[in-house]
Amino acid sequence: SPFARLSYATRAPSFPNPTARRLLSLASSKRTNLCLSVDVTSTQLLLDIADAAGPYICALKTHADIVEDFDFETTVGGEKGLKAVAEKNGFVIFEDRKFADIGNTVHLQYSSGIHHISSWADFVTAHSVPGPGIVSGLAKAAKPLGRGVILLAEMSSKGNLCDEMYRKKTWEMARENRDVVVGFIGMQRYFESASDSAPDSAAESDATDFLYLTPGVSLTASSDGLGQQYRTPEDVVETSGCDFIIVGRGIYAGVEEHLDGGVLSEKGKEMIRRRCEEYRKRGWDAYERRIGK
Ligand code: 6AU
Repeated sequence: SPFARLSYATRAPSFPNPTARRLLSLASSKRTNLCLSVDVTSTQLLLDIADAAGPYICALKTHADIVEDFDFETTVGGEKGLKAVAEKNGFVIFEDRKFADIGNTVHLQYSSGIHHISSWADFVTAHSVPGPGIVSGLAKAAKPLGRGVILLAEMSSKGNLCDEMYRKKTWEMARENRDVVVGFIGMQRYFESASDSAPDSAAESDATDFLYLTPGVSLTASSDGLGQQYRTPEDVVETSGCDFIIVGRGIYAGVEEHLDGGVLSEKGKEMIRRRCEEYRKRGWDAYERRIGK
């Protein structure tokens, strides 16, 4: 694959989407390909974890619908909202909404409702199963703001239905909408050009670069008892050629033991920082080996 061997900084200018360029540039300057996934139920804990992790990550992934007290203060409101924490630390916000409906409905889900996702999330995830209308629906709100969509080409969970044909059609959908689709949730770098069927047979002439973001990463667990399957950062970045590791419980598991009246204690923040640095280093070293640095 031609792109797996290039640095983030080298690849950035070829992306038409400004937020994709920003993510690559942040990864390069902060020396991190770690995206922290924070599936917690309170705004306070989400923001405490984001604040502790900020220096170590290039992206933070949310599930807004998990947060019980979600409101404007969680994201765009005030100096402590996620948006402000992201600007202070330099990371992009990525709402893992996994849209999966017709264009008109996803447009409304993206821009309205109680979450107003398009007003604060740099990226959102979407399933490709409805066909290209889902991208057009999201693009209506995303494009004027320069925001990006990440399509799920495959899932990390056991028994997922995303076979090679599905992945290829997802890739083609992305290729047609590269100004808004920046890349994929995927387990490996699949195709580089329309004529490809295998990841390593790219015809460099019509090759198209996309970002590959990969969940299901842990240094300690191999599964979670609910279908999740874990791999190491080396497997994801070096062997499979993906660009960003998405890590959730590998980093924040046990955090509830460090809560003091709902607030994350200094010891808890230290735990988050230590684990972030561990994953950051593993992911970054794997990337440097991949690009031959
Ligand atoms: O590290 P974990 O297992 O605690 O969390 C993994 C996170 C969760 C999932 O919703 C998400 O990654 N995820 C996704 C995404 C990012 O879209 C796709 C997938 O196939 N598997 C997966 O775990 O927030």
